[in-house]
Amino acid sequence: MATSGKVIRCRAAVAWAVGKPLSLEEVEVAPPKAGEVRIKMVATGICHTDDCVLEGGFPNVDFPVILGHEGAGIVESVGEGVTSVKAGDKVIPLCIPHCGECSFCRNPESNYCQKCHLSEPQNLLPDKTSRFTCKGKQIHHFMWISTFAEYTVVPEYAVAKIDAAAPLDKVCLLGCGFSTGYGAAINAAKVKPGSTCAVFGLGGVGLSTVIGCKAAGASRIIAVDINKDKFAKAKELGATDCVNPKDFKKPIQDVLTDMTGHGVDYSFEVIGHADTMTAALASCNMNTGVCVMVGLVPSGSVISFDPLLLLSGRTWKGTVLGGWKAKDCIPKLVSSYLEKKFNSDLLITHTLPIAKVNEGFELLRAGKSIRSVLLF
Ligand code: PAD
Ligand code: ZN
Repeated sequence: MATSGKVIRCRAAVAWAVGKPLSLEEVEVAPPKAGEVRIKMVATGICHTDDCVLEGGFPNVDFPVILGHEGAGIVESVGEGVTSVKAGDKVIPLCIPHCGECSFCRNPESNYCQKCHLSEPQNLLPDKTSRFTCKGKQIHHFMWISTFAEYTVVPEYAVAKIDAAAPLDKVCLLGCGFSTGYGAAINAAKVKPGSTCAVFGLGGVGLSTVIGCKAAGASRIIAVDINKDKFAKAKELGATDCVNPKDFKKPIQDVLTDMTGHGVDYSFEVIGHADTMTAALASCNMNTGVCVMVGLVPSGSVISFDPLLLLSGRTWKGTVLGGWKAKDCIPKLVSSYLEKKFNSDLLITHTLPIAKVNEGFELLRAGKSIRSVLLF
């Protein structure tokens, strides 16, 4: 391509400081170095996790930074030694990398690559430099993928080639929100047919968990949210009951236990609050119940809970990216999307130009959107 090997000037939404709105800037994006890939982003979703960073609650992030981790685009050029993608390929950048070489990557049970941002800062590329500058200042990367930029540079192990037929403005959700929620039910909980599930939090991720519980054959899916405006969509996607904790005086775990006899078989916390995490744990049955933690609590949070909740047999676990080994599984999920095995399009409530990124965050905070997709 004509731009290959050259610095590209393009637009990006830059977060200059915690708590400040993003500002649309012209940035320079350097060419990819060896083992790196430069991508022209086409679409990117806004996930609560980006907002968590803006609230100062995410570990290992440095400002100024280009956020965004749920996107899809087309490879513009590749650095030396890159073999798995080439210019012109449709791709999804991976918010959980997949190096294929570390002991976790080689373990078939695990998707948590040791190059993941929770163990290693991903505020710069692996060689500890940035490919972004703006007004003469170095701008940090986020999760190595920074999808709120028209062009971004990522390590090869943080990008996957997808089917050329995939609509990028739709499958961008498979980069994080959909895959996380759906996989929490399918992979992390391994929901069984005929079981009862409770999903706490009906944002883009929680509603994807509802889709996953239904796909796994759950016969009862109880959707829990303090915003009743989320209930219609939850029912459309497979929830059988919708419960607003604000409608009850007793704790939500007691409400769910009353509704089900001994508690649900599987509960999911997809909000990111310490108190709803313990409530979700107490909502699954005391013997074989499984509670999966999906929500991201602000870094430094501490949970205290009664150990007797676990002594009788409950399982409490967490998941990142729904347990999918990203480089192998995201392309397969895209194929399943194209085969209409699930309809993640129902999660997209707004499509906005990148210039309206702050409006997208406002809609999310106000509980008015499920997913806003930003187009470049
Ligand atoms: P969202 O803000 O769209 O949805 C959160 C929902 O929770 C909203 O509908 C709220 O009304 C609801 N809610 C808030 N408080 C309560 C409460 N006390 N009781 C019941 N419902 C409540 O967020 P999202 O769907 O984009 O993300 C959800 C979480 O998942 C968030 O913490 C995010 O950071 C996390 C996440 N985790 C991973 C992972 O890999 N584990 C990936 C992506 C997102
Ligand atoms: Zn790895």
